[in-house]
Amino acid sequence: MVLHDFLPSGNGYKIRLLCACLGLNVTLKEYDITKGETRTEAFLALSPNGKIPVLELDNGDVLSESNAILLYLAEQHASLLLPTDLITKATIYKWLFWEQYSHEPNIAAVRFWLTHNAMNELKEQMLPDRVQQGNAALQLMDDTLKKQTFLIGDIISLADICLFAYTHVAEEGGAYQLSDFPNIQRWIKTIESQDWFIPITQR
Ligand SMILES: N[C@@H](CCC(=O)N[C@@H](CS)C(=O)NCC(=O)O)C(=O)O
Repeated sequence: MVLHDFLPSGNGYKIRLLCACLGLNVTLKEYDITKGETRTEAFLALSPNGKIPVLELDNGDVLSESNAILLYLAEQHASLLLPTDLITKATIYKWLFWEQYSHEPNIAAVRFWLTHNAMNELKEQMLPDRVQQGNAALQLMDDTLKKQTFLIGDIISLADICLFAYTHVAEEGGAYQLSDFPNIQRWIKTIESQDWFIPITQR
C-alpha cells in the first residue's frame, strides 16, 4: 500500500497511526501541499479532489477521505477498534462525522492558517468564530472524557485514533490552550502511552 501524504497533516497522521496500531506496512509518498504538489495533473489523475491523504492499494484501487480510509482499514482487518455491535459502530461513525464537521474545520484549519503564514483579511474575520466553535468542540470532548477513559467508553476505538490526530496538536499556532481541557490532556497521555504509538512527525 502507498499512502500519499504530507507529514504535518493530521488527516494523514490518522492513517499512519492506525497502520502503526494494526501493524500494517505502508509506503509513504510525501507531497508539499504548500507548494501545490497535490494539484498537479499526475496527482489529480490519481485523486481528482487534489488532497491528501490518498491510499493506493496493492490491487490499484485508490481511496481518499481520511475517515473513509480509517473505516476501510479497520473493517478489512476486523480490528477491535471497530466493534461489530451496530450501536457501538454508529457511535464511532458519529464521532468520525462530527470530527469532519465540528472539529477539523475549526481546529485543523486554524492550525494550518496560523502555522503556515496563510492568514488574509477574510481569514482574520473568520478566526474568532472558528476559535469559538473549536473551543466548543474541545469542551464536548472534555466533558465526554470526564466520564470515561475513551470517546466511546472504556475501550479505545477508531473514534480515538481519528480525534487524537488534530486534538493533540491543537495548540500549534497559539489559538487553543489544552490546559483548559484536563480530561483531554489525560486522554492524550493515555494514547501516547500505547506500545504502538508513533508521533505525527515519524515517517
Ligand atoms: N476531508 C478530507 C480533507 C483532506 C484535506 O483537507 N487535505 C489537506 C491537507 S490536511 C490537503 O491536501 N490540502 C491541499 C490542497 O487542498 O491543495 C479528509 O479527511 O481526508
